[in-house]
Amino acid sequence: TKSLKETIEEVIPVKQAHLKKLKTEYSDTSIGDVKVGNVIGGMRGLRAMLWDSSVLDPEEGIRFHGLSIPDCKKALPAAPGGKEIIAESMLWLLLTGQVPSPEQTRELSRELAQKGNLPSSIESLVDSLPRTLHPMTQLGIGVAALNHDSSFQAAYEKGMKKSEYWTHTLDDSLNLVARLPALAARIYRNVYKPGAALPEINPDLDLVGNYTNMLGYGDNHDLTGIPSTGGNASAHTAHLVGSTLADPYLSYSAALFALAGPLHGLANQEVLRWQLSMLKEVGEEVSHDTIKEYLWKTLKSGQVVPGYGHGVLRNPDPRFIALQEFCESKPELMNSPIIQLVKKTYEVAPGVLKEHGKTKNPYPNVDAASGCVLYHYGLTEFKYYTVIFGVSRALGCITQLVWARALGLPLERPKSYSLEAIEQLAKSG
Ligand code: NMX
Ligand code: MLT
Repeated sequence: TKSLKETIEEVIPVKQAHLKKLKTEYSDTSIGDVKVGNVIGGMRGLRAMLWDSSVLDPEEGIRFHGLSIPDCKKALPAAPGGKEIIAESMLWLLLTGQVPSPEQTRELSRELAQKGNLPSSIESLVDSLPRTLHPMTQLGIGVAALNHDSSFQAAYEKGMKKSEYWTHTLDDSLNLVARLPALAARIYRNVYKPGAALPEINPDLDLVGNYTNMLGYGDNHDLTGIPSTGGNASAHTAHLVGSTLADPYLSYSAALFALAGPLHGLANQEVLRWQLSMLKEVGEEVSHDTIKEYLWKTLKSGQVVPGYGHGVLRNPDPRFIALQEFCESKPELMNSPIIQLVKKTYEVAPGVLKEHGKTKNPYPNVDAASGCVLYHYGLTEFKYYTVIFGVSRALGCITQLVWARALGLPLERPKSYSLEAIEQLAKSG
């Protein structure tokens, strides 16, 4: 059976030829207009980014190399003893466009476990951070500092050829993914369980199994996430920073700081805070009308309803639906008051948001449910939730970094204009 690197090596010439064809045949062909609304509207709708591993359709949601989330669940090897997709098989699919065999997936798990220990200098750095520093800030600092051992940076200093960029990017990226569980678990231990013993990486466990085990939840694949697509703020940040040839550690650290914003990944922490205060105020036996009132109170106070709305999607996020189905498959989850409240909120919130009339998408995104599942499993420290999101999101971001270097993509540099210049441009048509 072929290794991950051998598989990527085979796919690269095909993709390079495709890019060359696009360059020579279509470089001057327009694939959309740039409207003033795009420029002043956060670049929404602009077709301006090459991201090969996944595409987000406004109605249908995300597809990874053509596979929807339900397709992935059918096609990709599952975690040992469970039904959930094993992270390594998703990583393989994202990097190669191919579905790995169970043996290839296991081999990748072994490789990641082998590479998973943190250098002692990083352990000391993370241990020196104040417990009160937000866990996401700690994660970003730790990931950036891992570039101490960057293979890309060392090779660049020695003068590597452009054709070798991708191999070093792959080495760094796999090291980063491998070390994220130990780093994120150490932050959890330091902030919430100081002094507690931290389990060693177990070479027989897969990436998520090791992460949940180090967090103190045993080998539990119910606490996993689903990676993302290209244009969102964190993935875009990784792509932009990577285009300067900053190594994968620096690029992903920057992405984590984008994920730490409340309109983005921090929303899963905010959802839980919001749902818990709703639960406190309205109690468990709550009617739809009472939830409606609570939603209006949030909106009238000028706040957004966390976990609802999306920059691209115009339907319920399939990742939210997948989490709902997951909850429905577990009776103990369906008995949880917080999960019941998430479900009831979903029955009411789209109607209220439509009536409110501002958001283009009144439906839930992935964050509307992810934190509540973690809460039910006893992981109640909600400032930590975005860290879990950040660990799973790495799969999507580092994949594109490898491909950007394999395809030789250039430095990103959009043209900016002042208000006056935009008006002039608009007037002159
Ligand atoms: N509650 C109240 N108002 C909203 C909401 C919401 N959930 N979503 C959008 N709006 C408002 C938005 O603030 C904007 O108002 P204004 O014109 O006063 O600036 C208006 O509706 C139009 O926004 P949209 O074009 O629908 O949304 P946009 O693409 O700008 O933003 C989000 C997308 C996700 C940032 C936005 O829907 C939001 O703030 N949602 C709540 C936070 C959240 O759940 N974020 C997590 C996203 C998922 N993730 O992991 O990144
Ligand atoms: C994400 O996964 O990052 C969110 O769904 C936001 C987005 O895609 O814009």
